[in-house]
Amino acid sequence: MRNRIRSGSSNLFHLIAMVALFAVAMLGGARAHVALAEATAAPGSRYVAHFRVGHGCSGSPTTALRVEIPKNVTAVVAEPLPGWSLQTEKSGSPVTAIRWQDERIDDGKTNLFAVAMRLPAVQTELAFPVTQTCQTGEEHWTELPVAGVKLKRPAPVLRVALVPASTGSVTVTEGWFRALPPAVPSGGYFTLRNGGGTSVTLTGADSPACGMLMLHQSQNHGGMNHMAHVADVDVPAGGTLAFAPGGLHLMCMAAKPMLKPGALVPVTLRFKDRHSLNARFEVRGAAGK
Ligand SMILES: [Cu+2]
Repeated sequence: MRNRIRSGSSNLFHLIAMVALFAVAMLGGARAHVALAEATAAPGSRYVAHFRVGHGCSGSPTTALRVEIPKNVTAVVAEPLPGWSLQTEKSGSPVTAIRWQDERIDDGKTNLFAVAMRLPAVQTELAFPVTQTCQTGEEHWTELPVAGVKLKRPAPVLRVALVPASTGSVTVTEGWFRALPPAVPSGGYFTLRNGGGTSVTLTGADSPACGMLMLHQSQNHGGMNHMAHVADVDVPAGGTLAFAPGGLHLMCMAAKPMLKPGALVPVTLRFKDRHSLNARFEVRGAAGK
């Protein structure tokens, strides 16, 4: 049975959507896949799935999106989007799928489709198979994860797991880069504070201002300075870690022109629990000012 829901607006949803759009803008780079904006959430929590559509079907605009809802989520509410009509498909009372249609997104434009839900109280992975209908053609993002296999059309997957929310408990402050001539890698420095009750592990970083951004550690052996690549860095619960000249730092290789003194550039820090954190780093001159 299909229930038609009238389009309307909700300030909360709009706020969430705007925050999510901002996050998407920070991450940059449109991806072909339909993916979840936040792919990890805590068991038993209220979660808003944002399905990010950044491309049509081989260039053709997207005209409908149908998302299948996993069996073990409850209290499913889809966000009405201006211009789109919304259908919920049900089997008895549980919602089995949500469909947005009657509008279009041009290829290359990003849009987010949101569905709020209550997650199961157990650690698990939930797949949301998506059918993307375009003016011409259709894409089926329905392949389920298989260990060690790179899928062509993966379904968006949410990991329901007990992990600290890095956006909530981990903060980045005083982020800055020392801009050096283009041939020389530029150091990035910041302070990472873990206010959560579990240790977190920083595994990498990236920035549109850098061709590559690496985790480095400066070491001094008998007066000789050298740097070593660091695979990951733990920040204990309640701990603070300073990335500073002469110690741990980010190394911005192949800096882009946007890395110039006075600029503010986005940096995404990635953590082992698959969370990431978007920060802005100030770009300073060679003297660090
Ligand atoms: Cu370095």
